[in-house]
Order: sequence, then structure tokens, then C-alpha cells
Amino acid sequence: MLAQKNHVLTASIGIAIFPDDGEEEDKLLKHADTAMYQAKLYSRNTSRLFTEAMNEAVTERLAIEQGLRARPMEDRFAIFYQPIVDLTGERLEAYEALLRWKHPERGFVPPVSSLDVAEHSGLIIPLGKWVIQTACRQAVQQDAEMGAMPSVSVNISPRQFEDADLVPFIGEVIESTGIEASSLQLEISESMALSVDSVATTLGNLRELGVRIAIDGFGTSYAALSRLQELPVDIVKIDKSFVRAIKVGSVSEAIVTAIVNMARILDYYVVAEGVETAAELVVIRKTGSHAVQGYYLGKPMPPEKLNEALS
Ligand code: G
Ligand code: MN
Repeated sequence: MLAQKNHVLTASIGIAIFPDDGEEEDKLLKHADTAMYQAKLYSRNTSRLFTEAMNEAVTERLAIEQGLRARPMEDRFAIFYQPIVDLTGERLEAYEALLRWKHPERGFVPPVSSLDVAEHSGLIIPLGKWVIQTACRQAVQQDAEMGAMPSVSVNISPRQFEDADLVPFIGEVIESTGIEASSLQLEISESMALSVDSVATTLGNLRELGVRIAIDGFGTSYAALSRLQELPVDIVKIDKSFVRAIKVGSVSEAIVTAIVNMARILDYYVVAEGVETAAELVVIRKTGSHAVQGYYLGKPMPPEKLNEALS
């Protein structure tokens, strides 16, 4: 009992064993520390035995972090765009901006581990700003070249969303790039919408700038539909996991139909993500979803390919 309240303590324990994991005290402790970080990272309140693989993971994280800090973003990253197609007009509604890492051998790859490191180290703030700035600039450029550019949709990570500078920064980008505010969509994950305390305030401030708000990966945490009602949201993106291999009469079809019906009542624009085949598209059309996104409609592509896709 502390101040008349019960407090629960938990411990994360890292274990390194002499002499295999280190013959000197320093090394042994360092390895136990590495193992403890793994215990904290993955589940907390647990123990982990040191392994050599943990050392490699730490080295890789450090290398990625140094890479993230070292050069101009352009040298290391590019933004690809994936079409979001409206089903009623059969027209391009928007493009989702997706970060790609310029891998020296493998070409452009989804930056999964770099994003993870960026999020943990806070480097996601400058990286995320670069993405917002670049996506808006390219959208305006596209508009000038082609006319009638669809909206651009940018993902916002939890750390970015909690950054006090996010709203003013987006205001500045709208001003400096000249993008139509209503042509900019910001995607936040469903779990963020549920977990961040100040979510309604931040979303309200963003909406005041004129941008539109999308909830990404919808359907993975259930209680959300009622919670969404309290939030200023324009678009709901149904998670890929419900769309994958969706068939007529399947449970997934029933779930997607239920989400679409509810979302339509609440006046949201609904996008089904991850449509990979013609057969999936047929079922998704039946559910009444407004729009679709996925490999079947178009893979993420570099901006110079957008012209072809638009014409
Ligand atoms: O979390 P979010 O929904 O923003 O994820 C977008 C990711 O999903 C991108 O990395 C994109 O390449 C990927 N993606 C886009 N369309 C498809 C698809 O049809 N199938 C699969 N498996 N992944 C997709
Ligand atoms: Mn997204």
C-alpha cells in the first residue's frame, strides 16, 4: 500500500550466463542488459535469456538509426503512390503515399524495420515531416501537369500524432506547397484512434485546417465504431485481413457488409483495402463499399508512373 492505493510492480529480467555469454563482468552485464531490453520490448513482466541473435538485432538497429541520421532523406527513401478507386464513378479518388526504402541491392522495399527504429528513436518525426512535405509537393506538381489530381493520403504514426508540432507543421505545408487542404487526407490507425487521449482534440485541429481524416486498418479492434462517433472522421479504411480471400457467403463478407452498413449510417466514406483479385472485387462491390484499394487495382508506384495510370 502506497498513499492508500494498491500498486502493481512488474519486473523484466535479462539473463546472461557465465562463461558462455561473457567471461568478463562488463560483457556479461552488457549482455544481460541486452536480454532485459528484449524482455521489455516484447512483453514486459517476463524474462529473456541472452542470445547472439539479440546482439545482431541491436547492431542492425544501430546501423539503421545511423543511416536514418546520416544523409538527406531523398538519398535513402522515396515515396510510392497506390491508387484508391471510387466504385461508383470508376475514378481515382486518391493515392496513398507509401514510404519506400532505397535498398542497395533489393531496390525499393517497404521500410518495415527502419520505420520501427524510426518510431522508437523519435527519428519518425523528421522522416514523417519529409513524407508529408514531399507528398504534398508532388501532388501539386502532378496537378499542374495533369489537371484534376486526386487527393493524396498520408499515414501518420503514433509518435508523429502526439508531436505538438504536427498541426502547425501541416498548416505550414498547406500554405507553402499551395495544396488544396481538402485534397490532403491523413490516415491514423484504428488502435491510435482508440488509445490516444487527446485524439479528438488533435483530429479536430487538423480538420479545422480543412484536411480529411481516415481511420486506417479498421475492424481489427472491435469497440471502435461507437468510439469513432465521438471523433471527427471522414473516411474508414477496412483492414486487408477481412478482404483477403473474401467469398460470397463467408464470415468475412458478413463482417465487411456490417462495417460498411454501420459506416454509411454514420456518414463515412468507406474504402476496402487489400483487394488482390477480380473475385474479391466482385464481393466487395456487393458489400456497398464506396471505394477499393489493393494490388488488383494498382500496386504502389513511383510518382513518374502516375501520369500513365491517370491517362
Ligand atoms: O497500414 P497500411 O494500410 O497503410 O498499409 C499499407 C501497406 O499495404 C503498404 O505497404 C502496401 O504496399 C500494402 N498493400 C497495398 N495493397 C495491398 C494488397 O492488395 N495486398 C497486400 N498484401 N498488401 C497491400
Ligand atoms: Mn494506410
